Amino acid sequence: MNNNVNDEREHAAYDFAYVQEKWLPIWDQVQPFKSGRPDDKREKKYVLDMFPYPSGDLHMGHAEAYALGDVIARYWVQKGFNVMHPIAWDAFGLPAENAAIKRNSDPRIWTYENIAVQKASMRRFACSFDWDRVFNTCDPEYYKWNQWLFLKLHERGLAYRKDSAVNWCPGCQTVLANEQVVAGLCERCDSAVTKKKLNQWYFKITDYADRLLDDMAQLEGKWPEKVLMMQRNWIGRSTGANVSFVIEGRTAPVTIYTTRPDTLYGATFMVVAADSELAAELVVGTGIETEFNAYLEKIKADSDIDRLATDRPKSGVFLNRYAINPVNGAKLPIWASDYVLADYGTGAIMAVPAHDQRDLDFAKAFKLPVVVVVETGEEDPNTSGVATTGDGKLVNSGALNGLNKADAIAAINSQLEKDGLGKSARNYRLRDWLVSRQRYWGTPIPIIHCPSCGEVPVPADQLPLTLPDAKGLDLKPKGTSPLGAATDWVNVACPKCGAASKRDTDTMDTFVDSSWYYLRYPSSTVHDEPFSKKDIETWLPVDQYVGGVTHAILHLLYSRFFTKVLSDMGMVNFNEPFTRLLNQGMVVMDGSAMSKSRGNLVALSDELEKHGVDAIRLSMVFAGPPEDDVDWSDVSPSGSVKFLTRAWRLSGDVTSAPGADFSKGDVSLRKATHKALNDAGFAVESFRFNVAVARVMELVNATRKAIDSGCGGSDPAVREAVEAIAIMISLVAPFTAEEMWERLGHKPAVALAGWPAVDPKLLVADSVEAVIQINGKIKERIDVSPTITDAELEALALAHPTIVAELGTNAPKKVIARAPKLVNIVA
Ligand code: ANZ
Ligand code: ZN
Repeated sequence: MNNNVNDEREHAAYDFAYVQEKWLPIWDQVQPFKSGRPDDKREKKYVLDMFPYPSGDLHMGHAEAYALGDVIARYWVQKGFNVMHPIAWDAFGLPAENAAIKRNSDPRIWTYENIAVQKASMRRFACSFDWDRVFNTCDPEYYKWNQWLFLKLHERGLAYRKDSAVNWCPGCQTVLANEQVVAGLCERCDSAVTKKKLNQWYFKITDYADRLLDDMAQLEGKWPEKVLMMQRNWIGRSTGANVSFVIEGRTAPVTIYTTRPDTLYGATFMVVAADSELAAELVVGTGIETEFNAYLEKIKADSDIDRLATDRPKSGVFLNRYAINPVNGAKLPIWASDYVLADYGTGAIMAVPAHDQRDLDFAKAFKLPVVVVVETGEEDPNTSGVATTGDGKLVNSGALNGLNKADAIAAINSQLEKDGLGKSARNYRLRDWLVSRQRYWGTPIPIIHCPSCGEVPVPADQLPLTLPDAKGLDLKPKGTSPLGAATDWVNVACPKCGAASKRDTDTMDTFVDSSWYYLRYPSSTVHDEPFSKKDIETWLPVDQYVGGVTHAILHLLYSRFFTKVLSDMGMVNFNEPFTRLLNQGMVVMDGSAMSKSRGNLVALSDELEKHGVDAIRLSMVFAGPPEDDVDWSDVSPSGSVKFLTRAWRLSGDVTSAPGADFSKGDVSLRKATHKALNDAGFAVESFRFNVAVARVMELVNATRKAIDSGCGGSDPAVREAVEAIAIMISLVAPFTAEEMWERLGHKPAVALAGWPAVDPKLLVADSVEAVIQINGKIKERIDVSPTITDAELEALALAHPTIVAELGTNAPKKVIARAPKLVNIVA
C-alpha cells in the first residue's frame, strides 16, 4: 500500500531529517503522552526519570538516560496503562551562581536560558514527557513548598540548629553535607575539605536510621543490590555495648562503645578522641597541656576518612591518667588520639590490640601490651603484627574462658547489665543532614531570628519568602551568605513580638528540592498545597524510577527520609517513594568518561545531525544491558540507520489494506510475529532492552524473507508483522515507527496503537521439552510434540534408555504423565 506517499522525498531512501521535522508538530497536536485525562479508566503507571540540572544543552549521558526511560514509558503506554512520565528542572545550585559571578549577571538568566535550550532538545529527541506538568525548582511557586516543608520539619523538631565541626569547602566557600564529601574532597570542585566550627541547620535524618534500614526489605529484588548495599553501609548500623570504666581521680565513670565486649579482658589501654571535651577535661592539671594542645593543632584540619584510615601511622598523647577495667581491675593508661572520633559512639574506646588492627598499630607505636583473649587459630598478633579477628575459644578471660565469641558477648552483656556497668547499644555511621548553605542561588531558609523570641518561623501566609534581587549583591563566595548584604530584605520585624529582627541568610541545600519533587508532578498546578492527597493516592508511589547510580546515596536516601516524614505527618499513604529502580550506565568514549580535558567528548548535537534521532536512540538502547556503560567507540549508529531503513522499507511493501484478517495469514510468519511480541515484551519488562531490539531485528529479517521469497506483500501475515514491528520499534525509534505507521495506512500516533495481544496458540513451538523424573528427581529431558497425549508421553518415557537403566528390574509403582511437560515415575 504505497498510495499515501505524499512527498517526492519519500520515494528516495529513508530521510530522517525530513521525517523528524514532519512529525514533531503533529505530535504536539496529538499529545500522546498526556497523562491523567479526566475519566481515564486505565490502570496508572508512574515512570520517572531523574530530573536534569540545567547545566547547558543535553549531552550524550542525558540522551542515553532519556532513551532508556522512554522505552519503559512508551512500553506501558502501548500496554494500555495510564502512564505519567513527567519532567522538570532541578534548577537551583552552584553552577548558575558561578556563571553569574563570571558574567556579572543574575543566576536566573543563565538558568532559565539553559532550561529553554534543554526543553527544545528534549522535544527534538522525542522524549515521551507529559509537558503539562513541567516546573522548575527555582520557581517561587515551587520553592515556597520547600519552605513550607522546612517549617513542618522545624515544628516536629526535625529541623534544628547546632554548633559543630562541619565539613568546609575552601573552594566553594560553603559547608557541605557528609554525603557531599567524596574521599575527603568536595564533590563539586574537588578541593580538599576541611573542618570548621559553625552553627548550622540540620535535618534529623538519624531519627529515621532504623526505618531507612529496615524498610529496605520492601526494595529487595526491586532496586539494584549494589544501591541497597551502599545505603546500608552509609547508614552503618553497628551493635555492641556501652561499658563504664572508673577513672582514677574523677567521680564520674567514662563510657566506651565497643562491638566486641567479649574482648574486655584483652583491653590494655583506653583511647579518647583528642578533639573531644572529655580529652580536654582529662588533660587539665596533668602537666602535658602544651604537648596536648600542639597535637590538637596538628590534627585539626584532617578529615574523618583520614583519621580512620588503617594505614595511617598512629599518633597520640598519653594523658597521664588511668582507667580501671571493670572486669579484672587492671589499670589502663588513657591516651588521646585522632583515630578515635569525637562524634561516633561515645568518643572513647577500650583498646584491644590483640584483636583490633588500629589498636595493635597504636600499641606497637607506643610499646603498650598486647593480650590475646580469643584463640582464633591465626598467628599470634605479637609476632605477626596482624590483629586476629576470627571466632574461637576465649582465654585469659575469667568466667568467659572456653566460650565462643557469640556466647561470650551474650554472657558478658548480661553480667555487665546485672552489675550496672554496661548495656547493649547501637550506633550508626549516619549523621544528621546539614542543610544550610552560604550561597545565593537556593531556597531562603524561612526563619527570623528575634533577640527575644529566638527562632521564629516566617508565617505561612508570607510564603514564598522570595530571594532578594541579585542585582547589587556580591555573589562571590566569602564564607558568609551573600543574602546578608541585602539589608532591606534581612531586617524585619519579629512576627511574634514586633522587635527588630533579622532573617536567616542561609539557603537550603538543593538536595531538599529533589527530595520531594516526584510528589509535585501530579499536583503541579495545585496552588494551595505542595500536593493534593487525591493526586497522591492516584499516582504514588513511583512505579519505576530511572537514573544514574551516582545518586545511590544522597538523593535516594534523602527522598526516602522525606517520604517517611511525610508519611508520619499523614500526608502520604506509603513509606517508600520508588517501588522499582533502574540505574543506567554512562556513555563513555574509548573506555573512559567523556570530558573536555581528555579530549574524548562526543557532542550529542553532532551525532544527531549525522545519524538522526532514532539511530542515536537505537544505538544507545542496543549497545548492551542498560546498567552497563555504553562505549561510543564500539557502537555503530550507521548500522542502526541501516536497520531502521530496512524496517521502514517493509512498510512500503505491504499491499493489503488496514484491517486485513490476520487469521488468514501465513502461519509460520504469524508465529514469528507473536513470538517476537511475546519475547520483546518480556525483555522490556525485565530491562533487557537490547534483547528486545534483537527480537525485532529477527522479525524484520523473517518478514523480508516472507515478502521476497515466501508469501509476498499481500499476505495479511505480512501486514501483521510490519504493524507489530512499527509498534515495537516505536519504543526506541519513534519517528521511523510513525512513518511506517502512516505508510501502513494508519493515523498518528503509533505510540497509542496498543501492544498487539499475543495469541498463545501461535506461541506453541514445534517441539517442547518434557522432563522425566523418578521419585521427583529429574533424570532426563526429551523433546516432544506440544500436542503429545499423556499416554504417548508415558510410553516414550518408560522406553527411554536412561530410565530403563535407572529402573533396572523394578517395575514402577506408579506413573504420572502431564503432557507435554512432565512424567513422574514412582519407583
Ligand atoms: C573494642 C574492640 C575490640 C573493638 C575488637 C573492635 C574489635 P563499628 O563497627 O564501626 O561501629 N570505636 C568505637 N568508637 C569509636 C570512635 N569514636 N572512633 C573510632 N573507633 C571507635 O566499630 C565499633 C568499634 O570501633 C568499637 O569496638 C571500637 O573498637 C571502635 F577486637 O572496641 B572496638
Ligand atoms: Zn520576637
